[in-house]
Amino acid sequence: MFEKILIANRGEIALRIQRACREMGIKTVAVHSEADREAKYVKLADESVCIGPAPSIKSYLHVPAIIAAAEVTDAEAIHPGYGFLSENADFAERIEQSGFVFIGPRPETIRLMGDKVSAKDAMKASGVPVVPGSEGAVPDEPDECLRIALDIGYPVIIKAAGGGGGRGMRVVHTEANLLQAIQLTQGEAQAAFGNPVVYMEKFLGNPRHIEIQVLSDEHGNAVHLGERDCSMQRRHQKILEEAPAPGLDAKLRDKIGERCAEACRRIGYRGAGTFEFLYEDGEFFFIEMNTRVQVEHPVTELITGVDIVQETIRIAAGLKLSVKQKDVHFRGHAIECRINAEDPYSFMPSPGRISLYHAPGGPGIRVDSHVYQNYYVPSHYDSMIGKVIAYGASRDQAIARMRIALSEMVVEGIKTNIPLHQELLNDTAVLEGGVSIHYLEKKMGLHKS
Ligand code: MV4
Repeated sequence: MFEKILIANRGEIALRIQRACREMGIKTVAVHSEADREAKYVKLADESVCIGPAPSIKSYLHVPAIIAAAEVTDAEAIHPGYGFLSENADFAERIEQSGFVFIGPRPETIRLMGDKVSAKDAMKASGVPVVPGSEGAVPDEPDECLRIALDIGYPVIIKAAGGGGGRGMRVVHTEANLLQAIQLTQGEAQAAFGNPVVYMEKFLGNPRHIEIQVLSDEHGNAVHLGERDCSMQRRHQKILEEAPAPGLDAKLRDKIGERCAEACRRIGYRGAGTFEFLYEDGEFFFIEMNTRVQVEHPVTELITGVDIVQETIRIAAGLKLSVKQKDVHFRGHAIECRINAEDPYSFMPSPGRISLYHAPGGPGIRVDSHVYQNYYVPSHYDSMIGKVIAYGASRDQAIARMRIALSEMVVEGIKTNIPLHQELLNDTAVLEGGVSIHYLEKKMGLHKS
C-alpha cells in the first residue's frame, strides 16, 4: 500500500479522500490555492503545498505545479477527486511519466470515454444497451444523414463527440431542419472542443437519469454497486440524488449492472466508474461513462457498505477489490442533498463568510463538508459547500430523516439552497418518486409565474 498520497483537489472531496487515507494509515499531502490556505483539509493534512493563486487555471488545473508538489513531498500517488483534472487523460499520462501512480483509469481509457462516439461504440460492443442512433459519427453525405434520421425517427438529437455533460447538443424535430442543425453543431463543436465530429441519437422526451456505479481492479475483477437516480437537476447540475432508484425492478438492476461490470472486464477498466443511462418506459439506454469518483458516491456507500474511495486507492495500489459481486447487498435507501452557496430560486452564487453554522446529525445522517463557522466561501470555485446524506431502512425513513436534518441545519451569512430542498421534500411528485430530468426546471418555471 502507498505510504503517502497527494490529493489534487479542494473542498469536501479533498476532505473525503483525506479521511479514506487516514483510515488506511496513508499520509496525505494537500495542495491548495492562495484562496484555500485556511481550509480545514489543508490544516488536517500531514503536509500542504500552495500551488498558485485563486483562479483554478493557475492552481488546481496547473499540472506542472501539482507534479512538482508531489516531487518535493515524495508522494507516491495522486488522487484527482472529481472535476478539475480528474478526467484529463494528459494529466494522468504525465503523472505516470513522472513516476507517480494516477489513482484512476489508464490514460487510454480516459481518452476512450472522453470521446463520446468511441465510448458508445465500446459499450455497444460490450453488450451495454445504447440509445439508437448513427453508427459512430454522422457521415459527410447529406442524403446519408437524412436516411439515418428517418430510420431512427424524429425527433433526433445531434451531439458533439467531444461534448458530454450537456455541452454541444441540439434537438431536431423535422427533416427540414436536420442538415442545418448538423452543420451548426459541427461548427460549435469545433470551436468549443477542437473536434467537429458529431453523432445522432433518437431524442428521448421524458427520461430519468439513472447511473450504475462500478469498481474494477487490475486482476480481471469487476463489480457493480447498483444504481443512483440523479434525475433532479437544473442545467445539468444535479441537486438531489438517491439510491436505489424508486420503482426499479431488482432483476433489471442486476441485469444492467452485470452488463456494465462485464464491459469493465472486457476493456480492462481500472478504478471506480459510472455508466450514465437514460431510463424511459422501463428501458436503459447508455449515453456516457464517467471515469472518476462522483459527487453522489455516498448514497451508494450507504446502501452497500462499500467504501468507494478506499477501493479506488486499493485498486491503484494493484490490490484486488475487497468485495465480490455475491457479497454486494443493497440494504435500505439513501438520499443526498447537495448544499450550495446560492440563492434557492434564482440559483445565483452567494459566496462570503459563514457567520453561523450548525451541522445536522442523529441516526442515519452523514454530512460531507469542509465548511465551518467563520469559513469564507470563495467565489472562484463551484458553489457546493457540502452534502447532507440521509440513510433509512425505507425511502420514507430516509426522507423523514433528511427533513429533520435540513431543519436542524444552520448556515447564516450566505444564501443556501436548503429552502429549495425542503420544498422538494414536500412535493407530492418527489415523494411519489421517479420524476424525470425535466421535473425541476418545469417546477421552477411554475414558481416564477
Ligand atoms: C439525451 C437526452 C435525450 N435523448 N440524449 C444531457 C447531458 C448529457 N449527458 C446527455 N444529455 C441528454 N441526452 C437523448 N438521446 C436528454 C439529455 C438531457 C439530460 C440528460 C441527463 C440529465 C439531465 C439532462 C437534461 C437535459 C437533457
